[in-house]
Amino acid sequence: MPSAGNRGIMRIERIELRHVRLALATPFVTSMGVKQDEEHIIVRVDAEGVTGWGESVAEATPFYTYETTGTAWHILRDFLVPAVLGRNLSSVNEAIALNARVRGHLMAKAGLEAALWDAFAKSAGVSLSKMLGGVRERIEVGVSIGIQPTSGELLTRIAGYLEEGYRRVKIKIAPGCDVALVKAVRREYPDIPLQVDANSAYGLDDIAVFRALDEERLLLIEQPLAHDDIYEHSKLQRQLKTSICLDESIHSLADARAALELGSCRVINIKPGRVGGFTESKRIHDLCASRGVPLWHGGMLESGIGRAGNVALASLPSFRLPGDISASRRYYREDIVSPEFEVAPDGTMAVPAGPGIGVEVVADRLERVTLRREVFQ
Ligand code: OSB
Ligand code: MG
Repeated sequence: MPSAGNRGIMRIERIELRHVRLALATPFVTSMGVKQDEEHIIVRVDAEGVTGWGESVAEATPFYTYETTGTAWHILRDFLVPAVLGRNLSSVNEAIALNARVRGHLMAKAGLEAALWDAFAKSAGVSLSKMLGGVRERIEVGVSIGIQPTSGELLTRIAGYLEEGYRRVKIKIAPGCDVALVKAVRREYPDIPLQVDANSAYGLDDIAVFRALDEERLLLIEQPLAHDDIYEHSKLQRQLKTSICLDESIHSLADARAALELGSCRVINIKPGRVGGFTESKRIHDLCASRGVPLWHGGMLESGIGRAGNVALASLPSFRLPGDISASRRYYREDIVSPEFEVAPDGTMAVPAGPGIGVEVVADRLERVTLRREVFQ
C-alpha cells in the first residue's frame, strides 16, 4: 500500500554508488573485534530533478553479519541497480517488488530503498519522517559504548556522555569483560538506564554470567546467544527476569513474530539495514505496536546520511526506548552532512523537518571519504 506522498511517477535517471571509509573518532571495541574506521556504501538516486540519498550499512568485515561492502557493491551493481534504472516508478514498493527475487542481501537492498524513499519524499515535498508515519519532532537518544581497557576508563566515558545529556547507556560485553564491568557501573550509577550488548558472544552454558547480570537491574540484555538463533534464546529468556532484546537474529517481520511467539525476547531492536529497509522496519514496528512490545532503534555507526534515515524512522510512535542514535561527533570528527546531528542537554535529538532526509550532503567531504565510485545511467 503506497503511503501518502508516495505518489507521482519517478523516472530513475541515474544512480551513483560510493564506497566510503570514515575514520572513527575513537576505536570501537566489541566481542566482534576492534574497529578504527567504518566502511559503508552511499547510494545516490537522481530522478525528476530530485536527488535521493541512502546508506548501505554493510561493513568491511563479515563479523556482524555475512554481508560486506564488497558483497553489497556486487549485489547493488549487478542486480538491484539494473532492475530499477530507467524505470518509471510510482512508489518505493514498486522498486521493492522489482528486486523481491533477490534473496537475502538485506543491507544492500536497504541502501537503495533508503535513497528511493528520500527521492519520493523530496518529490512530494515532505520530510522522510512524515512520509514514514513519524509523529515526533524530537527523539530520545542513548549511547553505545565499546569495551574499554579498564572499568575506570569506562566510568570516565559514561560520565562524559551523561554530561552531554544521553538518556541511557549501553555497554558492550564479551566473555571476561562482563559482570565486573556492569557491577562497577552500578556502584557509581545505581539508577541510570543501563543495558548490555553481547553481539552473540555467549552460549547457554554461560548461564552463571546471565544469572549475575540478572541482578543488576538492566533494561535489557541484547543478543547474548548465536547470531542466527531464535530457539535457544527462548530457553534463556525463560530463566531470566531481565528482558532479552534480539538484534542480529531479526531480519524480517516473520523473524520478529517467531521470536515473540516463542518467547525468545521481550524487546526488539530495529535497524533498517538489517531488515532490508524502512518498509520492513515499519511492518515490525506495527507488529510491536499491536502487541505492546517495547521497541527501539539500533545503529550501525552510520554517517549523517544513514543517521538521518534512522532519526526519521525512530520518530514513529512505538519507538519508545531511547535509540542507539548519537551525535555525529560521537562517531566522526567530521560528518558528511550539514547540519550535523547533535544531542540537546535533555538527551533528545531533533527530527529534521525539511523535505526528505532534511540534511544536505556536503559534496567535498563526501568526495574526501570516497574509496571508489561508479555511475549508472
Ligand atoms: O550490535 O548494535 C550493535 C555497531 C556496529 C555493529 C553492531 C552494533 C553496533 C553498535 C553501535 O552497537 C550503535 C551506534 O551506531 O551507535
Ligand atoms: Mg547489537
